[in-house]
Amino acid sequence: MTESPTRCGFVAVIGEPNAGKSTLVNAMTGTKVSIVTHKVQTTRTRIRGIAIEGGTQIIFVDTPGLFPPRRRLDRAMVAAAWAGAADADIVLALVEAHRGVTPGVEAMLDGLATYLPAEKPVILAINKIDRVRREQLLSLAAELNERHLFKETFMISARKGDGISDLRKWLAEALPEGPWHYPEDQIADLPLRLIAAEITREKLTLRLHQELPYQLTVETENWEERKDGSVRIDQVIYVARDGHKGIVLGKGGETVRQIGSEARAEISELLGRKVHLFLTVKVRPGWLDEPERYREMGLDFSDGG
Ligand SMILES: Nc1nc2c(ncn2[C@@H]2O[C@H](COP(=O)(O)OP(=O)(O)OP(=O)(O)O)[C@@H](O)[C@H]2O)c(=O)[nH]1
Ligand SMILES: [Mg+2]
Repeated sequence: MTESPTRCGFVAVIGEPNAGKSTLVNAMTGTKVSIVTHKVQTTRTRIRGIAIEGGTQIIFVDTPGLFPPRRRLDRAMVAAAWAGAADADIVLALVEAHRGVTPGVEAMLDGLATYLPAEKPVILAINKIDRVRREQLLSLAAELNERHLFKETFMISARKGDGISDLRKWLAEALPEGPWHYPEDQIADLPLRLIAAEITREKLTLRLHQELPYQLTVETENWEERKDGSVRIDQVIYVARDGHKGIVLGKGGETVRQIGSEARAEISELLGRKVHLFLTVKVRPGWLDEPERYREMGLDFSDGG
């Protein structure tokens, strides 16, 4: 440890669905702590990814995207995102370079003023700079800074890694002095059974079309360490309708078998051990209104009410 005092704090990453929040948190921690898909509303709850920069432990809080909520689950997700921002030492607002000031970005700017105390430090990161020309970036940065008093502006590509280390260094200096919250080698704060369920949900989201991924949830029901060093994991995929079950299973169970095999490979890599993954699909028309499902996801049921 160096002689200078240690620093530690929380950085909440907020932004529209698909802005690249989870990609950024993964890039910052150097590991996949949060699932990523090309679809909106992938992240459902707050996920902590931990990075170390010099003497600072930076705890990134990945949040669900900000969007106009319709269902109970949507409302609970958006509430979780703003709660993450309110609790953080620094809020990092992520905007997509090529999309500019969308109505969703406008809503986020309004939210910054409404939901956060005026003294909360908020920084702007314009992401996906690999998709636009430089002139476009500068005018977007200027426009956004006219609308909100950001402490600092960064231009990054979370996917390619551009600007990531400058951003991490800046955050490391800006966080308050204090002891580290987590052991040095910890990279995420999420139970393994939840991470394993998220990995399966990522594979489902990537493979299933349209609304279906939004109508299902995955839970790890059983986790059994075996004598030979392997792990047996049983997960349930809750779907809202009979028809959905058939789609998830696929012809002769082919779809769920593929998904299971992809998820198993990734969970096994994460754990560094052999994994036996068993998936069951259950029809549960009311799961979107069951408090227990929200608890399992780490969401507050009453936020959706
Ligand atoms: N071109 C480009 N694509 C990116 C970049 N960062 C993220 N993406 C892509 O954007 C998509 C969404 O990324 P996510 O990290 O899942 O976005 P998110 O903000 O967490 O989305 P939600 O959890 O749904 O709110 C994925 O296909 C990423 O690969 C980037 O810097 N450049
Ligand atoms: Mg996400």
